[in-house]
Amino acid sequence: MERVTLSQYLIQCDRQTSLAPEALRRVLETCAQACAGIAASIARGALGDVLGSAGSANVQGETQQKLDVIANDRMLAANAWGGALAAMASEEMDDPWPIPDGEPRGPYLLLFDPLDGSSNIDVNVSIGTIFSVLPAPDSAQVGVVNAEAFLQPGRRQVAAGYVVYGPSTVMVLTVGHGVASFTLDRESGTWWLVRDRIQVPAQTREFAINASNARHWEPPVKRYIDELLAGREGVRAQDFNMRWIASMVADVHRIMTRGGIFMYPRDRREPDKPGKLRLMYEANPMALLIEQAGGAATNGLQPILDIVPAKLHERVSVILGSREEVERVTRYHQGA
Ligand code: P6P
Repeated sequence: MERVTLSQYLIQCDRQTSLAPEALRRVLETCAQACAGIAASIARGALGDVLGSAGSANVQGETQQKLDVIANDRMLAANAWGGALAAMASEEMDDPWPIPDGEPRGPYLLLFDPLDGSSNIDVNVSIGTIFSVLPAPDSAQVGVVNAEAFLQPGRRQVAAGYVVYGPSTVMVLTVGHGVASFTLDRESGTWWLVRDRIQVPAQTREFAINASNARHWEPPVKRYIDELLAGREGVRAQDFNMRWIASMVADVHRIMTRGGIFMYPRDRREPDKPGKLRLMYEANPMALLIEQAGGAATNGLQPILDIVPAKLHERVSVILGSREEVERVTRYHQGA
């Protein structure tokens, strides 16, 4: 079978749907190239200066790992000059990063979590990069870019994707015309289409949640998980299996591959926080991918993609994956 490259896939997409115009293709191919570089840095491991703490903290107050900074710098450097973006925003930066003076601006905003799953770097467990593309308001293409330009609901994303740095390096991507996955040929640097029109099974027997937080969960989550744990002796009358990698990208990729439900709900540890995960550059891109693949993604009460953000680094509860399970959990939150 004649394999198709990422570039060919995007051009074919645009010919069929006009959803991947040249400027958007440039952003996505540039992100893919930057992620191939990040993959090479990760693969160096202890042989390169990429492990351990960077000795600094990010906007979330979390200690930055060296790879957090390396990945962030690679994404910025690769996307700074292409002329397709008005600005960028990242988990690792307090404020939006405007395209440098002298460089042409373009019609898109790029948001990313450059290195998701940092706690897994030093133990050689799969980690990832997550990215989201929004339309840039006209004002952002000429004047000063501020956070307000980014505060758009996830439904307005024109593209979203992630790269999982695992035994192989795989990118999963949507421009709004279904979901496709690409595997990186590390020798040539080429991303090859390996799956198209990915569908998440509507049913599953596999759930992902950090069960050490159980005593802090709100009642609907507790009820749902207890039913899964009761297995065939309980109301679900079937056994379930649990996975928790603590890299959202890896857990979501498993769900994208064979189904499942991923949950990081708000809990009583920090009741004033709506959740741990970030809306703009973690939950929104993953929610678009999951919905495009026939799954569902809510915060327990509404589709994540409908949430109107108030802050760039806003957090959110995340329940996503196989549609029938996500709908069940959401019903429990609504008192059903
Ligand atoms: P915990 C990684 O830090 C992350 O943001 C997600 O990738 C992951 O799903 C979650 O946090 C893990 O959180 O509390 O289990 O360490």
